[in-house]
Amino acid sequence: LPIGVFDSGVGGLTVLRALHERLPHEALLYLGDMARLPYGSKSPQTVSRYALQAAGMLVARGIKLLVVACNTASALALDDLRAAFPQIPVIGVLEPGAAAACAATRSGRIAVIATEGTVNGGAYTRAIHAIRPDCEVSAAPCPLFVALAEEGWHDGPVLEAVARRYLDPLFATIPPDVLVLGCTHFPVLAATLAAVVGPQTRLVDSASTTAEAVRETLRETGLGAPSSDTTPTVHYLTTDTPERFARVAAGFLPAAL
Ligand code: DGN
Repeated sequence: LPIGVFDSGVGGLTVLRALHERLPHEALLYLGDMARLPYGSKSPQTVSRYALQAAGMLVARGIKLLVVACNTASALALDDLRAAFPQIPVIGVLEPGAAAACAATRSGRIAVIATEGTVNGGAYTRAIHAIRPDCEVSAAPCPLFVALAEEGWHDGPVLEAVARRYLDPLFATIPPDVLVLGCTHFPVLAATLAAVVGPQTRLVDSASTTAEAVRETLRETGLGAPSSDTTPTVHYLTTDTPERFARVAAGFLPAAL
């Protein structure tokens, strides 16, 4: 059976790519809930309902493990998903993102950028403090980044201007040494964001640490695919038109996927 992966749109493809790189023998089934994007500005109840329905579509097709490749859904719906699908492991991206930030910081000052839903609930601050209570965490919602990422505006003056407007306040006093890209759409904007924040701040995201968490869970549960599976499939589902999904997804994935 494949590993199921879902996001509100194409952002989760940054996680899918890390999964494919680290677990090349695993079949993957991706769902982009494009009909209902963005999750980031919806209420916790709505995000939870959408996440349960999206995950339900993957579970109905048969998956052995679920990756919630959306920070908003990981922040607001992980417990509901685990309760609804007790038969499979459910892994979110938020704790792996927090772990990556804690491993990267030297000064203990961490800034998080994410959607409104993720920032408002304080989930990243809690997850970071669970690992490193001494860290100072600041967080800012950056909803326009999701639209720019989906639109394919991954660099250029518009993204730069938006980035300065969102990021300058986080860097106004003592700058953090780590910036967490706490939304799975943001890694495609990383080059421009890195240029805006400067070389003294490291950018981290949850893609590779989530893939590691999945690898560890597969090992512990014995659910991993045999390494003789050399051409595993990657399949895509979307709740809106496949044409739009394919067009937007092209900006997030290497041609081989
Ligand atoms: N990619 C999602 C996340 O990581 O939070 C959010 C995108 C959205 O729905 N706004």
